[in-house]
Amino acid sequence: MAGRSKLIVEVVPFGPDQETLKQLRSICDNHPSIQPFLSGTRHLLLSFELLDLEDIPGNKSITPPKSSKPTPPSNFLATYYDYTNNRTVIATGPIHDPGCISASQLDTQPLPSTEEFELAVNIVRDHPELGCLIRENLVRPYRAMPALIDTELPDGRIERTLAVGLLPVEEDSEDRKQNNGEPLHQIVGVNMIRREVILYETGAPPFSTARDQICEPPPDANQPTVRRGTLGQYQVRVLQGDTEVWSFLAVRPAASSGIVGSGIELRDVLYRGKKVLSRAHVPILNVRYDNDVCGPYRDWQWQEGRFEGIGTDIAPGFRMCSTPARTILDTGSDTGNFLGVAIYVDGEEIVLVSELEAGWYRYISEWRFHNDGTIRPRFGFSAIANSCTCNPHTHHVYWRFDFDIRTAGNNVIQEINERPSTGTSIFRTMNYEIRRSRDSFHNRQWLISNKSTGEGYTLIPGKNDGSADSFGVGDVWLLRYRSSELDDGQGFTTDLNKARANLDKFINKENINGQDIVVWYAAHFRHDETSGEDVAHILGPELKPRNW
Ligand SMILES: [Cu+2]
Repeated sequence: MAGRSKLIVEVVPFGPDQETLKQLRSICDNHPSIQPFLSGTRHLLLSFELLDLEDIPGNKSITPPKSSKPTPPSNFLATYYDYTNNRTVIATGPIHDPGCISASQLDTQPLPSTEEFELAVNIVRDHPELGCLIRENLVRPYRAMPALIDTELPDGRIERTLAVGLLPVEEDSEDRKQNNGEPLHQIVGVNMIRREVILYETGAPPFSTARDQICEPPPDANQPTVRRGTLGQYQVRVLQGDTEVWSFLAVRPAASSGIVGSGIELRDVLYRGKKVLSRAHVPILNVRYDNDVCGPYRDWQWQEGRFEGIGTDIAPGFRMCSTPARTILDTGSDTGNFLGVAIYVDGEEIVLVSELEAGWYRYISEWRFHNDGTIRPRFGFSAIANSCTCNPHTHHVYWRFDFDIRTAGNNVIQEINERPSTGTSIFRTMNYEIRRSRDSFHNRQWLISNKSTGEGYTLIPGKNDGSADSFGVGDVWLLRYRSSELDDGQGFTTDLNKARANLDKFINKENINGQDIVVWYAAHFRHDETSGEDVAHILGPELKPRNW
């Protein structure tokens, strides 16, 4: 803009460094408390995460009160899969006292890492018929949904089984068509315990479909992603001249909090030196198909995929781009030269964007910060070639905004309804926890402000954000902050009732007037390629400052 100086972005690493992480990993691997679980077994480290105390599974200890400044992670969590005994083994300990490790066994099935998926593909390569098809490049393995298949043993246990999609490679060779016929599109299960390939009569495991008809997206580029827990927390400052416009801590998706991650996560967001949010992220994401032809799926938001960003790496997983980064929604391709968080300046906005993978889905996690104080959280929807996503379905994305306007406590929410009945104020103070729906007739919005100082932020629903159906449950939840309510505790699942966002359980008559407030905001994306309509694939609300 003429007369205005350019926005300058500064990024400083935050929290433990790569060397510390390496040391922690080696202490953990060889620790006497983990040896009884893993020694002599065939096992794999699936993730190594640095977490806050409250994010450790099963931690019931009282968490310290919320601090006003960002604090680095205090604990680590290593998740292994022990194939010999078909069990998940976790080890946790404090970062500053890594000798003090406790190990235990969990009943849950953690999501596969890239490395584990590759092991599964290698097992398919050893299969007498399917192996040939892969080696001769007649089929290409892809990451299918559901990523994990629940194959129950007679005793009710589940043997760890990964899904591997096998997509025929398009070829015009008439010879091949005449001689061998086209190889079939199918999704196989790979039992990691017995190292066996499971073929399904329908061509796909339950909750999935593989047909000759392939949906239009580009094929899986099969580029590696990073392991969950890969370091990446950075203090970002946006300056205009000598003035600090924005300051926040940005966490890359691979290091984001929550049981299934939460996309690009923001902590301690300040606009012009005043606190807006303590945390903002996407802890819940799911999808349901019409007539349940596939899914439903509760997805995950930590697995970074590659996209295009031209620029300079300012830190591992953070790239400052000279031109807007381009995701699968821009390029129509699953390939890319970068994974992590790309940062670029777009006019008066600075943009943070990342691409995520969940099986065949590709999601865009994006935050836009305008010079005028507006924050635009964005989420985008795409996929790679498969047989499900061209069937009509609805994605639901749930942002969690932990507002700390000036202070953690002493915040208040007012609902704004235009055109109220005569004599009624358009502002209505919300006293108790409640679920609310969007109401475009009344142009319904929510103003979160500090009761003493009067500064506030208005949450304005996005025009394309839809409204909840029975699976989507709701549009907006107004809640009191609780450190145990960072997500609804549900990991990846295909179970209809569990896949649904379970936020209503947090509504328990707590007072929210003058308290520490959390707002969950859902957007619902009807994805119907048969409709012929050209719809926006990116959704999200606006957060606008008031009396700032
Ligand atoms: Cu979709």
